[in-house]
Amino acid sequence: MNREMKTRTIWNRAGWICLLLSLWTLTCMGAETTLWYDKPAVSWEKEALPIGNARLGAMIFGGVEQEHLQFNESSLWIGDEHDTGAYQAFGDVFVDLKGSKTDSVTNYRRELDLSRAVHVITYNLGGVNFRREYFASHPAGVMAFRFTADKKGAYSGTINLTDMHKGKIVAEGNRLTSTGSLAGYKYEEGSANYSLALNYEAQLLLKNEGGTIHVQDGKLIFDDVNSFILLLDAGTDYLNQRSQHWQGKNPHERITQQIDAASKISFKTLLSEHVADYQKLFSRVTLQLGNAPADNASTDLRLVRYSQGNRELDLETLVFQYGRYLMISSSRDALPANLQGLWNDQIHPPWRSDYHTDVNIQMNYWMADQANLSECFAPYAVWLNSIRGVRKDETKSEFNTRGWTMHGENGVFGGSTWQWVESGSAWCMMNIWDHYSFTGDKEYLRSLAYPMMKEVCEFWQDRLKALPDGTLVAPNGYSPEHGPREDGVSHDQQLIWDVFNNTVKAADILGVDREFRDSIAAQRDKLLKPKIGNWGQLQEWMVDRDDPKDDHRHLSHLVAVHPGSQITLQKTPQLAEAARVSLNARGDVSTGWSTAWKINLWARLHDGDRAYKLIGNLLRLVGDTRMNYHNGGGLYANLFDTHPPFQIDGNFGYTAGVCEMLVQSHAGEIEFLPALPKAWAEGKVTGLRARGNLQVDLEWKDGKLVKAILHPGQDGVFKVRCGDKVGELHLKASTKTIFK
Ligand code: FUC
Repeated sequence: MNREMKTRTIWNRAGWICLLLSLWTLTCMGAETTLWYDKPAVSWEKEALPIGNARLGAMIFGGVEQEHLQFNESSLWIGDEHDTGAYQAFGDVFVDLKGSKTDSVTNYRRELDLSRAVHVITYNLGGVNFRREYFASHPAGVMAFRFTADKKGAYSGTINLTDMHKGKIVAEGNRLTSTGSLAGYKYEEGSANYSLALNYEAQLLLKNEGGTIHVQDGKLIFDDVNSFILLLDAGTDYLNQRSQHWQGKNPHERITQQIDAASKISFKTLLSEHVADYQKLFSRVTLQLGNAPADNASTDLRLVRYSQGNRELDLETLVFQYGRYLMISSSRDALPANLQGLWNDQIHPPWRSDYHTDVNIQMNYWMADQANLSECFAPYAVWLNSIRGVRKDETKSEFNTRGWTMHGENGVFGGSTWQWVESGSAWCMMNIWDHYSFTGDKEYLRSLAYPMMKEVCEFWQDRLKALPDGTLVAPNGYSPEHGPREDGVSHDQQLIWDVFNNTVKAADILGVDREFRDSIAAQRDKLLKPKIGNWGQLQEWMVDRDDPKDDHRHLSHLVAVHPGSQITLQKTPQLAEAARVSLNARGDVSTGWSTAWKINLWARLHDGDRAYKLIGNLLRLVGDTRMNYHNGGGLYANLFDTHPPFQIDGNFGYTAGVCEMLVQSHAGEIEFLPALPKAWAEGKVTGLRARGNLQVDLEWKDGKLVKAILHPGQDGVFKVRCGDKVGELHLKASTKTIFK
């Protein structure tokens, strides 16, 4: 071989290697932001994939012969001011494609790209490449589904709209409309009719390119079309105002207008506006754990391998970002994310798919500010504010107090059922205060947060009872969902301390209500305090009778450790040690949400490896959907967290847990890498938020911080810590400070 030929061969080889390497990198890229599968979904709960614009949502099956789009709208609720009612599934769109045979398809792939919030399905059938692209647009207020193929006239079939509440379906032109009322629907058979019944409507518009379409038997028929787009919108006349009896305008006009407006915009523009809007939120946080090549297998296979002990770090990142995706998709400007976020296919969903106040709604929102999605918090505060009047009335008639609280189950009209969870409203106020701590938004504090916090304090001012020595206890409380009703339960005590403590701070910041502020400060200091029991545990009850074998899923007496801040390693080390003893006793196996809480708790106790062990339990592939209160927690193939059944708090709680492992800010200082597990020896995160209106980027190697970059939103003095290294930084708004 002469010299020139030899060089060419080497170049060729190098060229090939480069090309292969870049192809490989390209295919691996996105493994931490893409879910994908090589077959259509069969199970709604375990396999279908969610899209949503916070008000509208759909679960997508991706079938070849029949596409099934099950959809929701967040205000479709039954119930009234006296009964929680339940969140309702809306309906389905079925697209039957003539001549499609699942068995004859090759290269099938359905994927959800979290970096753009776009769901894509591709396959080849008889030499033709088919492609579907779906998304839920927040700016346009509609969901869009496009079907294309690389051969003209490739689509013929039928489109069918169904309605879960037997409404009227009308097919006209290129539009299907369902309308109806929820009158007569009840969550529990045999109970009295609700005094409210919302009216609803859904519209589906078909836009075809080529071919013909016509209406037949209430369906849309399309023949030989080149491509088509479906636009879907739905709504109700729900209004979050008690003074208007919870009902406003019929949604018909708004839906018609939004669908018509969207139909005039090109798909390309609709898509690019959607992606730009979504990325404004999603792109704020990037996370990279380790530098091992991502597993390029389908998501279900990755989860199987992970469950077998191959702890792929990119899957941990993917599930972290999935929590952020689900938050953006289910909570922006409509109602808050419920037990299933926004996605529900039943009219009798598990636990009413409602707002549970003994841990679940609170857990949903732990991550919103930490993971840089502050906007997503707003619906929660707005909802609480809207039901406060109803809650006050019922609280007054039950307890004869000022202020308000709730039962365990809650709906959108203020109705509340099941057991009273007296400290539930105080726990919600912890979220409400935290949102201010993260954002520093004084207008929010003044107009929305403080008035609610004050009322919850008033409830406890009137309700607390003095023991003979003057110690104040909550009477007749309980530790959810656990033990008898009795006085001085730790969970209640800790939450009352928290709401009093935060309200004192809020009154100081706003410079209001001096007398009231002083009275709750004094009462806070007289509250029965956390106690250490005879086996070194943090007592769950006033009486020292905790059972070391008790592995109940609720961790209610540890609320002061997380999400609260009454007990910290820095300020109350002995109580923190007692909390560690209690948490150990509760064990590592439980429901999805309980596992997620344990990750957060171990992170607060600075045990990164233990938190990481719990992450292993949470990212466990589960196949069972039957109710399990003890040991069934994990993920389904679609990465929905499961109790079981599916419950979204575990997804959000996991994302919060990862944040807590990397940055903490609850103890009056900002701590970097407080609970870094050995497995995450190397990594990078950008865009996490800390209390004090601050953004934090971190880079670490060999388990040690390389640098932290702080981006404050306002001027301030911050104490920062990383391990033993402590500093005090004077930061100026909109500047960048590096801490090493
Ligand atoms: C609480 C929990 C249950 C379940 C339900 C929705 O009652 O105790 O485990 O998560 O909420």
